[in-house]
Amino acid sequence: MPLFIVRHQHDAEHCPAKDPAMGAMLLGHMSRPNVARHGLKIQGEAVVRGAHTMFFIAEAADESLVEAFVAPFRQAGSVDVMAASTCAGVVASGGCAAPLPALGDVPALDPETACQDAIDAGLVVHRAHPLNGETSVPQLLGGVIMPNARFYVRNHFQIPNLDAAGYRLNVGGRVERTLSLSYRELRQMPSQTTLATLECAGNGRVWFDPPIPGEQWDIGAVSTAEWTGVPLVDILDRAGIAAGAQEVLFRGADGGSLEDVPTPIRYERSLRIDDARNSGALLAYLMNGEPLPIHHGFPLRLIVPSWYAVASVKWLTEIELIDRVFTGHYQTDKYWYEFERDGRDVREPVNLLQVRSLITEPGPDAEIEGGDVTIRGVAWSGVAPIARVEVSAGGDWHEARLIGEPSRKAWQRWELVTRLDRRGPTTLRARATDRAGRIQPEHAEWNRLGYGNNSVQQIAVQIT
Ligand SMILES: Nc1nc2c(c(=O)[nH]1)N[C@H]1C(S)=C(S)[C@@H](COP(=O)(O)O)O[C@H]1N2
Ligand SMILES: [Mo]
Repeated sequence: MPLFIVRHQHDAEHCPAKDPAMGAMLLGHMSRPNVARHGLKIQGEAVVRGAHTMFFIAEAADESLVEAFVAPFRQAGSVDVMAASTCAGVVASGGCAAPLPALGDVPALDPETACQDAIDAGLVVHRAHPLNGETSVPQLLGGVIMPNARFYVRNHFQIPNLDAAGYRLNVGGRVERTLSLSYRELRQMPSQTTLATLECAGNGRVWFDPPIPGEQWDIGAVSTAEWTGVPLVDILDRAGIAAGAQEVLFRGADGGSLEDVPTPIRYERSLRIDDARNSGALLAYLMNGEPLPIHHGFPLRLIVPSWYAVASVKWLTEIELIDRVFTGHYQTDKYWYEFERDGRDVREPVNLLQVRSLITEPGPDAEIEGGDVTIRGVAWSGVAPIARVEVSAGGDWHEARLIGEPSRKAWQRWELVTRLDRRGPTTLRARATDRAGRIQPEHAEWNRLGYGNNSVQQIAVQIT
């Protein structure tokens, strides 16, 4: 049976053992029959004298039983439940660090099924394992929201198959109170609903020249949905940010081994505390009104509006307040622009979405009857709402009409009706400018890992 080590700590004023009635309750709770009623077997317990710290070692079929048993201790102070092994178990599996990451006990979705679902929904699958697929431009048609099944999917590891009943969001580190919230508790907290565009930083990578290794995304690694969940600030306020905290670290349930990293890792990203508080971030459990699909992070994911989607950690199981700048793989080794400027290397972190527009109609290579032609698309920027979209059909730029709410969290639709009389091949282009004055470049600056390609898109059509 799985083994756990539990640590309970409280401060001196709240020592339950000082009060005889509380003390008796504690002994009753820890008594072997009561422990057995909770489905646990305690192998031993001890209190560190003078330190207000108790440890016990327990066996239980799963962590949720331990969590249920320790619930009363959380009222007196903090509780940490740590998955453990016997010494023999650790030696047999190749050392303390070995079994931890690769999804641990988390079951993964069958890669074949996951891939088939994506193909059936019409995604263009770039890689089956881990699953990576983009949405295709014609499917962006018909407004602002991408149906869940057609939303692009970007994964670094296998897809964890988490179960809502046993799920916990653990909040710890430099906090005043550690939290361990169940799916039900999260769903009962006040919620917020936000329209937000997620775009992979590698979207458009295939158009960089010279070519860049990595997922060869065309322009479909971007989609928009309506997300519902608990505002991240509410959770941070409930836990209380303790002195010395500098960043908020988000850890997904997924992980594994990578060629260029010495030990297995989990998917982790951090935000500075001010970004965590001010970005409008949500801990989302609904996507377009439905429970988060498993590919997109069920049961809970972070959504950081206006940021490249690398920040929006899926299958979120832990939030840790840390007293340092986080240097994990996906924070430090990847997701940086590495430009070569005048023979010098310039490095900038990938964070807010670059200004960008896409033409959704007509599609590439379409044959269009000459005369009044409607050109439609979407435009977005994480820095400021869109100020203007201009469209060219080989000649002058014409300003398109923006439709709907200006927002820096979600893309906005645009439309232009223009006269195209000259028959033959024609190139359509659209270029967006945001209210911060940033304009899409003709050619985005090449960078070593191929991020943020917001070059003006060109679509070849035939006027008949
Ligand atoms: N846990 C976890 N979260 C993750 C990732 C991941 O691999 N694991 N990929 C990130 C990246 S790079 C992107 S672009 C988005 C993709 O979200 P989606 O698959 O819902 O479109 O999730 C982000 N969050
Ligand atoms: Mo991404």
